[in-house]
Amino acid sequence: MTTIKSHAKHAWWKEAVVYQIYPASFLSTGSGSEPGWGDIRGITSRLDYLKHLGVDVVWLSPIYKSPQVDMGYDISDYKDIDSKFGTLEDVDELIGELKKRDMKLMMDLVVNHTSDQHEWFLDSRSSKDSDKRDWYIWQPPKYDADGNRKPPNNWGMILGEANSAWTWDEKTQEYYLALFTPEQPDLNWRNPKVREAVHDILSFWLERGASGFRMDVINLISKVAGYPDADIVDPDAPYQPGFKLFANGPHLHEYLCEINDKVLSKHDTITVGEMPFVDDFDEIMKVVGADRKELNMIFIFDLVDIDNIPGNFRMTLQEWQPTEIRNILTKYQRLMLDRDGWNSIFIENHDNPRSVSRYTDDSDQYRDLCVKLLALMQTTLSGTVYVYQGEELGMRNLRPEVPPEEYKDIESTNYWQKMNKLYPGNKEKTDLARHVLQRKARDHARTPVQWSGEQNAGFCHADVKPWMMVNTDYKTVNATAQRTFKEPDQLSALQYWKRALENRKQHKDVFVYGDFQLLDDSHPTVFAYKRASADEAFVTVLNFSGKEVEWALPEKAKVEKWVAGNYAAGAPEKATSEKVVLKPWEGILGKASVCA
Ligand code: TEU
Repeated sequence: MTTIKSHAKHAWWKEAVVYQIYPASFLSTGSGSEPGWGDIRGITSRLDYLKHLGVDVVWLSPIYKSPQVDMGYDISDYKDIDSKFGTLEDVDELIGELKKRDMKLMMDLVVNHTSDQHEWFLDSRSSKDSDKRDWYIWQPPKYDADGNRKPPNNWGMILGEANSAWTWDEKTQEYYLALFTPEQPDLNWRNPKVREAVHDILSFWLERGASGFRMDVINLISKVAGYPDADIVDPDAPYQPGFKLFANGPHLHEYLCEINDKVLSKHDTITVGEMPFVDDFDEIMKVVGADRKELNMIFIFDLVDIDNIPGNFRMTLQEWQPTEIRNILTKYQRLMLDRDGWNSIFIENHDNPRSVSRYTDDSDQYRDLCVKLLALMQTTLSGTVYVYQGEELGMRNLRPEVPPEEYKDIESTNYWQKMNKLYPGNKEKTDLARHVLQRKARDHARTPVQWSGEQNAGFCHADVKPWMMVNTDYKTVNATAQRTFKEPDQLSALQYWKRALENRKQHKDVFVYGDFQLLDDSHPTVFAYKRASADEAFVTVLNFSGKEVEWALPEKAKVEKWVAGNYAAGAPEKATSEKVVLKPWEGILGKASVCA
């Protein structure tokens, strides 16, 4: 008999389903200052839709005042709302309406950097003697043998790889660090006044009714001292990824504990830190370990980095195998059980292509099945589940024929420019760049939500041009079409997600808190696992391939009954308690005996 290991400590934020909204693309009612741009009242008007789906917490990507160089991740006033989205009063109304439905609000806290238009930075750059000079990271230039001015090191800018992470300031004759774009200068967290100002922002939003924060690139707030050069990974490029040198720096844990001590400990919150560039278990546990008092959970990047060339920028492509999905998820399911931490379950967000296009097959033939396969997987794993807007509808990447000009994101436009500059007139390279855009661009997640088959997919008024193109498949892929049952036992993707979330909550001792056991570590395409509490157990079997496969159940997984699946019939047609034949992209759930 195997021993069952569950998460002993229960908490509302562990059971919660979080839905991420990218406000510019959610729904435009025309109440903001910019036509064709999503607004806060649009969000409020869809709370019943979210409640019905099973959502408990709404996470809003930034809605603060911003020049929108990086779609709001460049904030110029943390205590005001960008007029494009509406007003502070609109947010108060949203909070009130959420409360009425027993739902909560999670704000996006972007404090590794500000906008270059924030008054702190304007002050900081005004003179070397400014009170706020030390609020940002300033360094004198270096000079080469010929006396040419050079940035302090070779770090490349994350969202514009061809450039330096350091921007020259003519007026004060120094460089400032801006890891993402020149318009997003990094704050100097070594300065206690900066930290106090951040604490004040957190308190402001908690007192206003927010229940927690998603913390943007929170592991970049402490940089290694001395700013050494990064290793060269692309000899053709002038600047290199410096990830290892600015992620999880020396004071990170101290700063996170301080936030807890000064602010979070006084409230009942949900916190999730975005943590790219880290896979060290000890480092991860320092942040999410139950005894640590840092953050509830983090977004680990292994799954969304699956198709990146390791150590390189995100706009790269490499082949990967379905077994890697299994290995990554298993690794973190076990880690959190064995060392008492907590997972976040997510495969989509505003920085990634659509999951159905990336991990499965988004063709008309298989899209619907694949969305359900991914829903079944996510709703039967341990951790807090995050659903990204449109994921529940199976929205997919922009189609391959869409030209690069339609890609609006700063990372995409910088990448496209860089490739054209590095390889002028080289069709092979520019074709590759187009391909990388179609597979990887952040734009795929940012197209307007497809609410209906009407003009502009119902995202904004028919006479208004949306800020970014609506994906061309909106007539077939949209919420209205998925709200009506086709046949009693054939659910749409949306209905399937709803049912899967319901099932998760009904059996939370198993799916949220229960044990995780991998059932097969050698099959090339099957990911099968058993989840168990002291009283109940389930087995999930997922075929990550377009081929029919046979899978033999191991001794430890005695299935009593196959109860659900992503094909119309639910349970598989050819199944015994010893063997199943899975159709292309089939996923099934079985009730198992607890002791095997
Ligand atoms: O993203 C940080 C981050 O590291 C990525 O996911 C990023 O998209 C990728 O590295 C680019 O190659 C966060 C936000 O989610 C993103 O939208 C912002 O652009 C970024 O921080 C800066 O605030």
